[in-house]
Amino acid sequence: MTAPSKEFMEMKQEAIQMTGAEAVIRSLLEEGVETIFGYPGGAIMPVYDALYDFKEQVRHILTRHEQGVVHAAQGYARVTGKVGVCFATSGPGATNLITGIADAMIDSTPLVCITGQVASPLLGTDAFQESDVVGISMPVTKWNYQITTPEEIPTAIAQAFYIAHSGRPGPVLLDLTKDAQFGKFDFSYKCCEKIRSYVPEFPLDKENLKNAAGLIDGAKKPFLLFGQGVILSGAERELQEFIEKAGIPAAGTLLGLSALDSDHKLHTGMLGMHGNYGPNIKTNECDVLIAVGMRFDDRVTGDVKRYARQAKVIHLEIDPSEIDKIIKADVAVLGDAKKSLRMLTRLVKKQEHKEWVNEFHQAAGIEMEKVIQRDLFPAKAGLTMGEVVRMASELTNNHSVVVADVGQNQMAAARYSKFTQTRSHISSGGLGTMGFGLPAAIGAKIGAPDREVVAFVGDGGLQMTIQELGTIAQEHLPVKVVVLNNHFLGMVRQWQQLFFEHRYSFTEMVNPDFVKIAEGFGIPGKQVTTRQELQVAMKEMIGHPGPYLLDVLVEKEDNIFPMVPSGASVSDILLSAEE
Ligand SMILES: Cc1ncc(C[n+]2csc(CCOP(=O)(O)OP(=O)(O)O)c2C)c(N)n1
Repeated sequence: MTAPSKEFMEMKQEAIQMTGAEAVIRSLLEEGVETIFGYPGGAIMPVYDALYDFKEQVRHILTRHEQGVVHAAQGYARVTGKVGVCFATSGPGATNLITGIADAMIDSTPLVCITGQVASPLLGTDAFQESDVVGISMPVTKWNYQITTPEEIPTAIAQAFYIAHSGRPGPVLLDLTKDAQFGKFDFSYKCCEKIRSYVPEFPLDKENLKNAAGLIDGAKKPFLLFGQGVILSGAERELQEFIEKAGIPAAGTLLGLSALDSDHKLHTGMLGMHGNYGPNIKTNECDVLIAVGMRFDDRVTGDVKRYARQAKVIHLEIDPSEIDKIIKADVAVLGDAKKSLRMLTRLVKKQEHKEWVNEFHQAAGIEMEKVIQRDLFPAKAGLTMGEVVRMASELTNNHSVVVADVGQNQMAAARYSKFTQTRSHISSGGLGTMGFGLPAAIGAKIGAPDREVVAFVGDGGLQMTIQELGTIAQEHLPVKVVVLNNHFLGMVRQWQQLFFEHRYSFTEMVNPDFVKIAEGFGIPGKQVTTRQELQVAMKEMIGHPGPYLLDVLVEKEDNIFPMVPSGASVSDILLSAEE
């Protein structure tokens, strides 16, 4: 038998006896966790009891529903780049996390969720509040694991953090039986740096990078699409340096927004169904398409059979399963976007593509005339979502963190906010989860306490998680909530109008008085219905030191344009309903 390693001996010397529950908290502290989002219950009570002794070291945010727990942790993770931590009890507590976990999975958000579970002898007996959360969460977690003994806790937590944030990030769930929480053992902790058979990142293939550089150097009409991968790898500066050197116009996906300054001269706007006109039509005119840290979501591609067929495609991507999944790449470079872009910048020639960039400006001019003017400077009396969003952006000097819910409000927030800093746009992309906005804003404010956080929510989405106003009030979080209130499930109504012959089937909403509801939670608010009132009210909201809710009654039946109709090609983007 070989002698134990020096490392092992040191660890052993430091080991201290404690319960599994205390080990959970100490392990989280070892990982540098400062905030936990959670909701207690029977099966996780030992962990909560241990937490009682650590109130000074770690902040716990008690939300009003476990869906709020997970969306708040997502907001926190998205704004900070750190892992969001969630606690929930077994059964309904755990199942209430699932929507948010699925959201985090599809949007690559690093989370560690710890759920209590019935004691191990009761597993499989339909015990009180037993649910197979490991089975349920299997397809929507990057990794999940059930812990039944205290000894497993430190290693499992170390691995959970490593897996959640390495490579393409994602959510991890640890299910912790009650006896594992009560049991005592000798605790010691070591962060995880490697797991056999898990390859978070591949080394860069220099040959492929050279091929990519060759295509880029020879291109007359290159076009770059940036996704959230740029933000996740901290490659914002590298992206800017690359496009500036190679003279390439760029557009962001919904989740890529804020990776590049909105007013950068090569930033041509947002891709996708309600993205900008230029980036959508030019996708089908470019000769080389460079996709960085994005996954060709169907909201971006429209009909894939008519997507960028004329172009050579270069895909820089960390996750091998995304390569050739939707759009076949002529050159694929596996690896971290920061490293790939840095290397590519060295390899490519300095160029300008003035005429090509100018074509984007012309397209922007068309969109300005046909869509943006109408949204930002409407001739009609009713308020538009666009003008409300742009005013909030301007009054915060385009520095705020913009959190959006889902629907028309989300698209208006993405289209009309301007971003000057990265990690400033937080919204549910892949899953499109209504109810995301309010709790995500909680996490964003906790993660970025010195920044203004403005949440845009629809009247429908707000009512899915409205109880989180209670969390905002309890934690005195100065989140500014702007309700874009059209008394409709607006985006569904828009589709009903455009594609279902105006048949408004169950999309009209009779709403409560949101200002009164906010006041009931101790949060001041105001309702505005006219343009004259809007600016004063918005300034009052932003100047207010605490949380505030502004209920803005917008035009009831406005539509978000441009729009690539479902199943259409990006070239067939519509600028108005009349087209
Ligand atoms: C949980 C959930 N249920 C249903 C939907 C389908 N959906 C997408 S947008 C939308 C309407 C949203 O209405 P509202 O929150 O009022 O926002 P608006 O579109 O009016 O801005 C609905 C129902 C969804 N995305 N998420």
